[in-house]
Amino acid sequence: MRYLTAGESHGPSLTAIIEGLPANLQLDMQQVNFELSRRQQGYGRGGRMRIETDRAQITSGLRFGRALGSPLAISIENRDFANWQDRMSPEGERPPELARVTRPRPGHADLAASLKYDLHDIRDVLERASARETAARTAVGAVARQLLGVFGVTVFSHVLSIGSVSASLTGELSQLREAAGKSPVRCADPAAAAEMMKAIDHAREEGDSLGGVFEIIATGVPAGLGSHVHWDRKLDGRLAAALMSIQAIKGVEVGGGFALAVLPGSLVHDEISYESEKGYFRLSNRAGGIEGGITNGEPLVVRAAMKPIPTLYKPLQSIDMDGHAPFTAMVERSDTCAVPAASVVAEAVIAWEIACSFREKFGGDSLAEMQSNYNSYLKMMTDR
Ligand code: EPS
Repeated sequence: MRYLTAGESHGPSLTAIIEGLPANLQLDMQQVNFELSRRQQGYGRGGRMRIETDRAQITSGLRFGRALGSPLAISIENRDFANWQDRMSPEGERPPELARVTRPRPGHADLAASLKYDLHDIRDVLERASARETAARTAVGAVARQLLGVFGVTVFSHVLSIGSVSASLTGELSQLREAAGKSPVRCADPAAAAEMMKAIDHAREEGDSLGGVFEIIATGVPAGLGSHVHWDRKLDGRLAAALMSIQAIKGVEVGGGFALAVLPGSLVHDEISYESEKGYFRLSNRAGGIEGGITNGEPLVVRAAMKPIPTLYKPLQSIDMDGHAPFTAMVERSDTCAVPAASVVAEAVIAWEIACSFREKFGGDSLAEMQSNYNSYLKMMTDR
């Protein structure tokens, strides 16, 4: 499977095209819209989210809710476009009085991409570099999730830290999922969540922004997705790339991640056990469900670190590209913290990668063919 997205933040709409879905997969658009609304929530977002109520519209590939096996085209309208038509119209002449954005913001794609693409209005860059694009990826992930749902795979996330406030967590995965779902910062530890919100309020007052760390967990993933045989087929590599491609993500861990580097091997590797009903299983899951680039049947656990959003009310020094004068820029509108939203996007990209590895392993042009391949594989595994 593959997908493309298109769309500028204040342009008419976002578009995604997915290719390679099995025919006859039933898609519930309410579920897609539910994921879009989850991405829009979270304590710390700015004014834009009051303008947008993201809704996915399917324009191809679906008939009466059933996938045709043809490309699925998804469109999400940018309601804010109504306020930006004069500056973002795809057609017509550029108004002569329209000012160019010439002051690149540190931490954004502004300067590097303006130079690289020979663009003289930074708006030509920032509109596409914006994290608005993640709405399209969330819709794509919501489709992937429905394919995974057929095979009993679930993907969820929770926030581990925002700024210097960290959660202390205990309990089952299902409790973690439920508690995170109820929290405005998507953190399963209510005491830490309250502190995180205070930290966000404080950062907002200071004109500053906050990053954080979140974890994505997938359950029901069968052993045998991904491969050890070649670098670009290793599932951990693909998951890491998918997470790193999300705007503002600066670090990724699989399983125990960086913490494993300080431990002796005897405390790191997950011992193998066997029971006739369960088959093979691990006595711990520090590997995060992947060994040798292949899923091992344990829950898949990955984490990502998001840097603080670089659009600051508190200005940072930069250079005007018109005349090279130094300046310190103020911005008009931004999010203070988008870590909870990014965790929802991360679920989407992880769901997509797992769904892709399912398609590679079990193939099939129709869902029934894919299911039959899946079932015969599971049967083969239980005989081992
Ligand atoms: C973003 C800046 C803000 C965010 C936006 C990402 O938008 P605006 O500049 O219109 O206020 O709200 O996020 C979204 C629109 C979204 O849907 O997540 C940026 O510069 O990346």
